[in-house]
Amino acid sequence: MMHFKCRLRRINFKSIIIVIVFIIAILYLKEWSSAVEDVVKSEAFVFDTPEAIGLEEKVKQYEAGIVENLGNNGDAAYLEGPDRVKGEEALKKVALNTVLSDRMPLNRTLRDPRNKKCKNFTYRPKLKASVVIIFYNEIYSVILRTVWSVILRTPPHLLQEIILVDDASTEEGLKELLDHYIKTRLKNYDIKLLTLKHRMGLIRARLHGARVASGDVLIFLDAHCEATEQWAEPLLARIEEDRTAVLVPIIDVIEAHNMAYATNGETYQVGGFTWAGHFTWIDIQDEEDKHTLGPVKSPTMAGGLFAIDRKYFWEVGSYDEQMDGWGGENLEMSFRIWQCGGRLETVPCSRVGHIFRDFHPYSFPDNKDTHGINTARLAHVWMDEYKRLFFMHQPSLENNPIIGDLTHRKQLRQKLRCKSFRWYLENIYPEKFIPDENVIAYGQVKNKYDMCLDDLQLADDKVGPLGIYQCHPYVAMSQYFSISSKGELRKEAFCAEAFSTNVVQLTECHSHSREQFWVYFPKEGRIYSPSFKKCLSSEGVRESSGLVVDSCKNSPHQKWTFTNFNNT
Ligand code: LR7
Ligand code: MN
Repeated sequence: MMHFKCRLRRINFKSIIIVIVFIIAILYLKEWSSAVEDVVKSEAFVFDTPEAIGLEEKVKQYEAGIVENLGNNGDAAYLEGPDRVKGEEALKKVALNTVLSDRMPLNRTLRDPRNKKCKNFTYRPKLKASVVIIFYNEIYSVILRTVWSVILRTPPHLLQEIILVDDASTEEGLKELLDHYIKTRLKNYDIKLLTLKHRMGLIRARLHGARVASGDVLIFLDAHCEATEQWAEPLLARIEEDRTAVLVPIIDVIEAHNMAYATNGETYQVGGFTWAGHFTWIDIQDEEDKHTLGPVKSPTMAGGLFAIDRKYFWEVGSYDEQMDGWGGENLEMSFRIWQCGGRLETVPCSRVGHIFRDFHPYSFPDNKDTHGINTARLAHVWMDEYKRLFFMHQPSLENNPIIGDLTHRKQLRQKLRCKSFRWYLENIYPEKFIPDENVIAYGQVKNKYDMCLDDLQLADDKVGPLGIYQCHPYVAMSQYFSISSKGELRKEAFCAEAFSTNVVQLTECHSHSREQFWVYFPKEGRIYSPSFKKCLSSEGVRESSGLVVDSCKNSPHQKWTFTNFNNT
C-alpha cells in the first residue's frame, strides 16, 4: 500500500512537473507572440464563406479599375475627369495620389535605372533574403505594388519569404483585403502577414518581422517602394563577402503626385547627419569612391531600406526596443554599426524607388516627439561628449525621465566593446564639421545693436540670406555660428559667402572658395572678407533680409562679438 501510494505520488509529482513545464512553455510562447495577433501564411483558400465572397468582390472591383499600362516603365501617369480631382484631393490630404496608385497595375514595369556598367557584373550569391515590409495605414495598392516589385525582380532561389507587418492599422478592411489578395493571387509565394495588436511604432514593428524571419539576410523596406532589376543580387553578394557589411541601395524618388520613378542619372549621395539629430544626404567624400560601382562607405543611412545578415542583426544589437514611433533608429543603427566593428555601405548597382511624401499622413498618440526622444536615447548611449551638440538643440530632453531607461543599451555597448564617437568622427566621417572644435570663435554673434546673426530658418539644401534677428535663447536653432580655423563663417553645412553685389548669403560650404573666406579681428570685432577687402555689416539691413559687405569703418554695424572665443 505504502509502496503503491509512494509510486502514485511519484507519478503525480512527475506529471505535475511535466504539466507545469508545459504550461510555462505555453505561457512563454504566448508572451513572446502576445503582441502578434496572428500570422497568416498563404495556403489553400476556401471561397465559400460570405466574408470571402465579399472580399473577392472587392478585389475584383479594384482589378476592374486598373488602367492597362498606366505608369508602366515607371513613367509619370495622369488621370482625367473626376478621378483627377479626387487624386488632387488625396494628395492634399495624405501627401500621395492614392487614386492614381489604385488605377495603376500592381505589377507595373520599370525602366532599369542602373548605371549601364552594372550589367557587366555577375553576382552569384547563395544567401536567401527575408524581405520585411512594415506598414501603418498605407494604401492597399501601394503595399501590393511594393510586394509585386519584390516578387518580380528577385530570383526565386534568393527569396526566402516576404514578411508584411501591419502595425495595427486602423484603416477599415485593409488587413482582410490584403490577406485575401495574398491567399488568392499570391498563393504560390511565401508571404506572411503579421498583425500587431497595438500600434508599436515602426522600430518595434520591424523587430517583430525580424523575429519571424528565417532567411540568411534581412532586407527591410518601407511599404511604398518599388524594387528594380537585379536589386537584390549585389546586396546578397556583398554580405556573402562580408557578413558585417550593412547595405543600402540607391534610393530613387517615386513622385507622390504622378508616381513617376525618377532617376537622377549616375550620381548619388550617401548619408550624413545634423547635430540636431536629423539624417541628411551628403556627397561622397573620397574621390576614388565617386567612380566605383562597388560598395561605397556611408557614414549613416536613411533607415527604411537596408540589407543585413540576419544573425549579425541580432549580434550587433538589432534595435533599441524602447524607441517608440518614428525616427532616430536610423542614426542609432548607423553609429552602432560603425562603432562596433561593422560597415555601412551604399551599393550603387542596387536601386529601389521610394515614394517621398511632403508630410506624414499619420500622427502619434499624444503628439509625442518620438524623434526627439529616440535621438536623446541614442545620444546618451553612442555620442559620448559630442552629445552636448545634440542637447544644445534639445536642452529639455537631456535629463528628462521621458526618455526612459538606458541600462540595456549601455550594457550592449560595453559587451560589444564598441569604439568611441570621436573615433567614428575621425575615421568614418572626418568631413563632419564640429562647431566648437578647431574653431577660432563660436556661439551667438552679436552686433552693437544687440542683434544676432541668424540663418533666418534656412531650410535644408537651400541657399538663403545670412540675416540678423533679435537674439533669443534658442541659439542652436538659428543663431549658432563659428569662425572655423579655415576661415569659414559657418553654421553646420552652410557658409557665409559674399557676392559681387555685396550681398552675403548662406551657401553650402565648399572649402576652397575665397568668397567663403573670412578673417575675424576680435579687438575691433570685425569680420573681414579679404577677397572683397570689405567688412560684414548690418547697416541698412532689415530683419529677414540679408547682410552685406561694406567698406570697413568704425561702425556699430560692423562690430561683432562671439559668445566664445578661443585664444589659442
Ligand atoms: O507608426 C508607424 N508604424 C509603421 O509601421 C509609422 C510608420 N510605419 C511604417 C510606414 O507605413 C512605412 O512603411 O514605417 C515605414 C516608414 O515610415 P515613413 O515612410 O512614414 O517614414 P519616412 O520614409 O518618412 O522616414 C525615414 O525615416 C524613418 C525614421 O524612423 C524610417 O527609418 C523610415 O523607414 C525612413 N525611410 C527611408 O529611409 C526611405 C528613404 C527616405 C529618406 C531620406
Ligand atoms: Mn517612407
